[in-house]
Amino acid sequence: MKTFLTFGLALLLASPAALRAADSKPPVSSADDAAWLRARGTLIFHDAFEREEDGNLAKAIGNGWNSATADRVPQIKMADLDGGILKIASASKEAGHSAHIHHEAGFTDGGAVVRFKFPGLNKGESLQLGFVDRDTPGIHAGHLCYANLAPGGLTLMDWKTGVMNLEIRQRRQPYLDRKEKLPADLDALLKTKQISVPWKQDTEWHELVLVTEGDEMRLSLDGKIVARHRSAGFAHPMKRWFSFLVPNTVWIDDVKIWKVK
Ligand SMILES: [Ca+2]
Repeated sequence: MKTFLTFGLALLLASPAALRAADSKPPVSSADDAAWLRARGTLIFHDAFEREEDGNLAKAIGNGWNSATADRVPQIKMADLDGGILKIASASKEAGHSAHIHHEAGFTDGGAVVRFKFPGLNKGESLQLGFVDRDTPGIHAGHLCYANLAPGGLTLMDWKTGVMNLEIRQRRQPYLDRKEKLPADLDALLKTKQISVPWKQDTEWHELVLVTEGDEMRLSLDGKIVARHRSAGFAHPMKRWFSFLVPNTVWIDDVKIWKVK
């Protein structure tokens, strides 16, 4: 509180010129992470999907996108570029995995701005998106951290120091296999790694912003922060890939990736 008051007082006392000299970039409301990315970040990737896909395989989407699951089911089209929209329809059952579509990112602090909608073609449509680093050992498949948008709620998850940490995963898996309750200490630890908030899912277009800044991850929808959580894994120094994990259907109109640091 004292720090906050001192900081507030310093702001009140500082002249506008002094404030400009201290930071030549425009002030940013902490309530709008898209503005934070534009003001403090560099745009390192943009895709509006204004083209046709090239077949069904891993690189069919083009522009540097890759799919970790497409080649498992080469006869099925999981990514359709149609009218400037990436329409994802995962063959999760046939491929044995949700569609995993990813692109190079490469930042410590930064994030992605995504225009998306659930088309309402399937029950239980959901979208998981976040960051992966397969070059760091000790993390299953390099899964670092994700936001999940599902009918049951919005969830922010630190998987690096949570369920995808290899030691934790090894300890947890037998309980999952036996469908048993986790030991209390493990359950309590994993609960600190994520946060869930309710939301009302619909079939409209929305702008989503997912950022990490230090050990905090924040999710905004349509210009407002709707979930934020702090956990050690969010501070991972290299968000190497930006990834979508889609269990059935979702449409993506536009993706921007910004690097702040
Ligand atoms: Ca588009």
